[in-house]
Amino acid sequence: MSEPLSDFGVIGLAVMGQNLARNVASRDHKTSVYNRTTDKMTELIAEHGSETLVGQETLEDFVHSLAVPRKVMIMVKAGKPVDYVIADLLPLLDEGDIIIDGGNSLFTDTVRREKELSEKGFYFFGCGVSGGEEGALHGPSLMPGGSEKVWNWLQPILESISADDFSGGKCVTHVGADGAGHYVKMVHNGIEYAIMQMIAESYQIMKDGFGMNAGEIADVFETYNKGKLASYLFGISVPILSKEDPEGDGFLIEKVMDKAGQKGTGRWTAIESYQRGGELSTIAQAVNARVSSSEKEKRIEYSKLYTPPVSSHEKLDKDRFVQQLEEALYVAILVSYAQGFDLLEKAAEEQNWNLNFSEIARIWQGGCIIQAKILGTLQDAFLEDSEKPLLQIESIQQSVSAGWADLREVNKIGIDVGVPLYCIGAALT
Ligand code: NBP
Repeated sequence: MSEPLSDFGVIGLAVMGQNLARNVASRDHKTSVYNRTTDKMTELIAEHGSETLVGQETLEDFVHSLAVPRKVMIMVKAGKPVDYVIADLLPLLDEGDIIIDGGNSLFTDTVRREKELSEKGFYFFGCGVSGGEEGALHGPSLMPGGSEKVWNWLQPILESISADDFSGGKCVTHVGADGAGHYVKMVHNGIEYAIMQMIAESYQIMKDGFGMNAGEIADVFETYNKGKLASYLFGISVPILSKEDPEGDGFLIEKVMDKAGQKGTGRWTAIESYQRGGELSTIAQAVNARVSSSEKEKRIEYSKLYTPPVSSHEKLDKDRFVQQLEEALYVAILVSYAQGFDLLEKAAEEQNWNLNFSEIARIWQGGCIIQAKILGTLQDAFLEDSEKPLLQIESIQQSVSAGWADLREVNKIGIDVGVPLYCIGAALT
């Protein structure tokens, strides 16, 4: 008797593809995997191969191992590699087969690919996947875009592998047509840039302004993580900051080179806001901060020419500041989300996508990097009024008004102690 065919296929077995394939296979969906460099496939199968996770050495064998309509997820480096893989796949597929691009593709590429493939009789889905390698393995947040008909076919598999939201639903929804899923993923990453920068600014102001060490700052973040700022990003900051240097004195974070890079999705989000004419200052400033941080040699030269102000932390009440900072961060993060959703609204209008903001806030509640308690508040706010921009919805307006004075105060202290607050400052502005 011949082997049963696979329900799903994954091409590209770096960290994301490997873990996503293992996730699908663990939900009782037989999954075939293929990688350009065969070693990665054989290593994966040697370690995790099973009745439901099977490797194929050639693309032909991979395609023939799949049940029709074939569902093939591409998890390779975004850009040209996706086009190369599609070009190799098409002669082997049949009309009606489905290609899903799960990488961080630029949405304009997804729109182009969807059009080109549908003209040839194939289906193409652009699916944002968030959660890094852990999320891919245990339950990511998925942001799929493509035709409604294909969504109905993909829904059971995508729901089975995605994370849970706050109410036990699944962190996946049909985001919209063609590039909508990748667009929402791009904005998600832009918001992630802004929140990470705000966390970095909070660290710096507590360190430079109040003389706190990384362990004390970790304790503050731990407290924040039990309140309204509870989130994956504050959560992971605690062990990162409290890790002591195994090879010397003090905390490891203080020995890490202060030079950040970027992979592009934050930059794309900022560029999108300029092109569509919508303000996105918190995200754009997060990109600026990374650029500035990467120019370390220049910063060192400037620091020799300009004397920083004298820190005045001794005159300030640390405990009070820590409370003010929590309120300030809450407002600043709300503003960043509001700017992200404003951009989504503009894009939806111009691209003719019917985006459901409450649903988007819901599918970001689990699995993804920006998962946070605040997303429950945003889901409720959009349910309260789906027509208004976030900052005009009454419940959000009340929260912003309540923390606004603290946001001003934190910015004033930042100026006084000489800590640049790119994002926390942009939120106030
Ligand atoms: P990478 O982005 O590092 O890509 C490596 C994979 O692409 C390998 O399987 C490699 O095959 C394959 N590949 C390349 Br490069 N060029 C190819 C070509 N011309 N033909 C066929 N395959 C080719 O992998 P990743 O970090 O797992 O990410 C995959 C996607 O998911 C990316 O779009 C990424 O932006 C996105 N993403 C990543 C994360 C994360 O945390 N890493 C999170 C969310 C989304 P080889 O082994 O033969 O070189």
